[in-house]
Amino acid sequence: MSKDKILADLKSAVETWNVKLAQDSTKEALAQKIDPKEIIELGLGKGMETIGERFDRAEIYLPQVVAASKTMEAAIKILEPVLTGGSGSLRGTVVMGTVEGDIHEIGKNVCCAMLRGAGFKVVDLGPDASAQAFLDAAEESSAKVLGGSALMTTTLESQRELVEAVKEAGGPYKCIFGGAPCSRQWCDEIGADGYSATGAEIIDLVKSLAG
Ligand code: B12
Repeated sequence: MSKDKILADLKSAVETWNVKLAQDSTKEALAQKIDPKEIIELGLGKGMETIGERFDRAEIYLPQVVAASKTMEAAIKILEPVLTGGSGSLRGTVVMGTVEGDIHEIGKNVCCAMLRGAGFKVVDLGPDASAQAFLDAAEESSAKVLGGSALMTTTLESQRELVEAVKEAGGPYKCIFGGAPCSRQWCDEIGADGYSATGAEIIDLVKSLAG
């Protein structure tokens, strides 16, 4: 099967919340040695983009979005062992979480998998993580970088709170942020240390800060 056809199937699997097609196509992509980054960014992620657009246009509703995200998660589960086959904690530790008040975690999970694949140890706080939870985990794991994901305009404020909590605690930590409504401009405004638009770019960003 051609690479384009596999990527198209991955996209369509998420768009039609077809878990079996997502799993089969992910396995096929791995068998064909397609880079897991491409599987996520050019296949599954493209399907999730369509889902977001259709949700925006009220063509589909929350249950379909949930079904699509479950489909994407099922495929990422298959990719995780491949992505995390790297060199463990050689490069240092990153604490990742979705910020307080926000339960979206697919993008954050993609970032965690990418970082693990690049050899970082990742402490994943899951969704709805408070600034205090980030600080506690950072202290416990001697992490240098804290990564907070926000998918809603309302929860961007929690990113600012995390920057402020880190400053107040006087810790040696660097804060990086991402998520659809987040931007470089926003990160500059709140005094964050870094921004990346995708899970692929997060690796170089963290390398530059944790190195
Ligand atoms: C899937 C989804 C859900 C799923 C989430 C499932 C899950 N387990 O995560 C469910 C159905 C649960 C959900 C719920 C809700 N959702 Co929703 N959801 C989405 C949707 C369609 C896609 C998000 C997604 O997963 N994208 C795919 C991933 C791969 O992309 P990503 O998250 O952007 O991540 C990439 C980059 O941003 C970056 N990145 C991400 N995090 C980080 C972190 C760091 C540190 C870095 C460097 C980079 C980085 O790398 C990632 C990989 O490349 C978006 C629409 C959209 N266009 O974004 C709406 C959307 C985010 N949801 C929205 C809303 C309103 C809600 C609800 C409030 C709905 C409701 N009425 O209940 C609730 C949230 C409740 C809460 N308290 O959080 C709105 C937010 C509006 C706004 N601007 O504030 C959106 C934009 C839809 C819309 N247009 O209305 N949602």
